[in-house]
Amino acid sequence: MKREDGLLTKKFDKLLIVNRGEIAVRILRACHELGIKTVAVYSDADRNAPHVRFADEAYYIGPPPARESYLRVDKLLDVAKRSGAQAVHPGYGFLAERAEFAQACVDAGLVFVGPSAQAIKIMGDKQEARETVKAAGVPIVPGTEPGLNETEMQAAADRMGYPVLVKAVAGGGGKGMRPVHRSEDLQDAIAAARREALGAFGDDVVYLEKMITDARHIEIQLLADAHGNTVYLGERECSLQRRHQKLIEEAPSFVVDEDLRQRMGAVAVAAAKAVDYVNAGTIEFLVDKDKNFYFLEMNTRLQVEHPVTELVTGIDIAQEQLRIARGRRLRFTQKDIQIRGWAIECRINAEDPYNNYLPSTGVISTMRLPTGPGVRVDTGVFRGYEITPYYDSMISKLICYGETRGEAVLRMRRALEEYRITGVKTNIPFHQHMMDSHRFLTGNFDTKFVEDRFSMSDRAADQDMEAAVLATLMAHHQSLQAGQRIAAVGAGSEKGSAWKWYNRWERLRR
Ligand code: MV4
Repeated sequence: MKREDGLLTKKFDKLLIVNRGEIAVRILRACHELGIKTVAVYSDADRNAPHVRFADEAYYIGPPPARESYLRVDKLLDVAKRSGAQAVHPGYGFLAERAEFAQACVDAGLVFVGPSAQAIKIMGDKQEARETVKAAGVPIVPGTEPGLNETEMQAAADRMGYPVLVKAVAGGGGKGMRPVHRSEDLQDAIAAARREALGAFGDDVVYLEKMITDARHIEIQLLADAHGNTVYLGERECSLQRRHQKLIEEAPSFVVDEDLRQRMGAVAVAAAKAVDYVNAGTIEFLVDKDKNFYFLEMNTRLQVEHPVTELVTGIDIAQEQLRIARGRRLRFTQKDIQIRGWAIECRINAEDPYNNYLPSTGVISTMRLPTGPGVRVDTGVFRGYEITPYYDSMISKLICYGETRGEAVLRMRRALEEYRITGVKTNIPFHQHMMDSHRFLTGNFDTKFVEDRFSMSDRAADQDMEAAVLATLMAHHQSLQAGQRIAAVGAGSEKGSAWKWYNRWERLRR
């Protein structure tokens, strides 16, 4: 798969962003910094959205439903032509991982800011992705081939041992996925997974994987230029999810030490090279209790949670994407990349955490954003903007940085306290509750934590708070020992700094 098509990278000075919300704003900012002219698109629901105001030019593309606007390839390519944009950034969601769209851009003479259509296609097919990365030496979860019949699958599962997961080949986001704990339940689960997959993807082919229990979801961020250089920017811990929607991400991960980071990084680079990957991408892994890791899938796009990696590496991933698409070489090698400090991101969604996370719509009547040391807010809304049901409920990302995990948590608590939004309900109380949770503070969680063991209604008793403070102090101490920590410890010993901390915490609680 050599990159024969010279159009995959070329110098451009005008970019079309075919997205909306905070990610469109994020990309616009990178363009402004690099002196690239910008073109935005908007639906009726987004006439005065921030991404429209930030762009040099903006074009109307249709009614609010995405399939009539942000997903209309014909209209978007027409805007590219009319505006004279020479490149297209897809952001995340919408068309970002549609191979046909990437190809259509290239066919129209536009640079697609992302990987080749071929790489998107391979990584978008679970089975093809598994086979491709496995051949490159990447560990995958043990499982069957696709296309076995019911009897063959029964024999394979009985041999493999339970629990197993029935997965749809065309699946994604947990759709067409069924856990099976006992041999006698397998056939029903296969039938259910087939029905669901046929409905959702028009394809009922399933296969089996050994189920990895008590696993964490940890992903490796990659950057690859068009000259064969690929580097990893460390990991992100993404285990705090609900219904396959991430809620909190952090970098680095509590459970990844330098040795594991290097091994996961090397494997992630190998996976990307197996498809001649170019631009920013992410390899998702499941990491079990014994720190075995297994490839899950590759995200062939810029991700929502990229800022935590930017804060701990100092690398502007959105800018690098544009440089790579312009044909430049990476300006750093693996040994130049250092993880420093700790970053946590809370996704602020317009939804009601006290009412089963029901999406909330309406006009934002007040909005006061947190600022100050170590605080970054990426948002696509402002006071007076109307949250409609047409797009996803994430309205902003609150990202906090500290020298240690403990300091990042304290800043997050402070920033969540400063944050005011009225007019719509938000999940800010969920995040505040999580920042008080003993299990979060001690880093003792997995992908099941939010759904199975976290409740908005159990109020932390004072004693629990005491325990939580101590838990955090311990975590702080552990991170010092793990060498995550850098120079200045403030005035004095580690012990001294821990007590300084405890006092700050006590004051916060009053
Ligand atoms: C798994 C798994 C355990 N064992 N595969 C969920 C969505 C899809 N991307 C893969 N998923 C999982 N695959 C095996 N063999 C557990 C999950 C899973 C999960 C993975 C990452 C983050 C959150 C999750 C929540 C539930 C299940």
